[in-house]
Amino acid sequence: MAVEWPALQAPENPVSAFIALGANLQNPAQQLHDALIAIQGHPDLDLKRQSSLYGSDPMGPADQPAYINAVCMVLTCLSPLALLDTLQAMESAQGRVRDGQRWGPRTLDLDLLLYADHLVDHPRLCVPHPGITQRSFVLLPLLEIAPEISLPGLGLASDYQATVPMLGLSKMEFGFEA
Ligand code: ROI
Repeated sequence: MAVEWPALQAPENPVSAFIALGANLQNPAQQLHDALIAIQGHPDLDLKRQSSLYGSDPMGPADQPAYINAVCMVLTCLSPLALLDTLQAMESAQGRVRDGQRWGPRTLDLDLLLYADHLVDHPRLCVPHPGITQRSFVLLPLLEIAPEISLPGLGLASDYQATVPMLGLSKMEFGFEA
């Protein structure tokens, strides 16, 4: 059974957290590369897995550049909200400006998808991230690094693969070296 986890409570032992990365401005592949370096170098995050890069058409307004997406897994002892603050600080450090435009282009988006097998329900944070089952650019990279994963309250992630809109998703062959 999935249990609700207080958003401000730090776990005693490291938990796994899955993070979605997305960018469509200012060399998106480089933005994702830099974000993964920042995650790797952060003292409270232990980067364990990272997916390939994926190209995708924009979900939302079509008059914006194509996106590059990926998913990674870390181990952490940060609380969900402390982790969210950490990810938002990384977005800001890479020039993200929150101008209030919904679904507009961005230099870097880091979304907390999953926090162990817990549910988090807080005004700033909902886990599992509601986009997991609806966004191919999140679901497929997640399944690449965690094919058997269960989504708390939603069942197996792989069960959503057949119905998720593909949005022109394509796995990129050249990873982070390109
Ligand atoms: N569309 C794609 N393809 N990838 C994203 O990461 C992404 N992020 C967003 C919106 C604007 C919803 N569209 C996206 O925030």
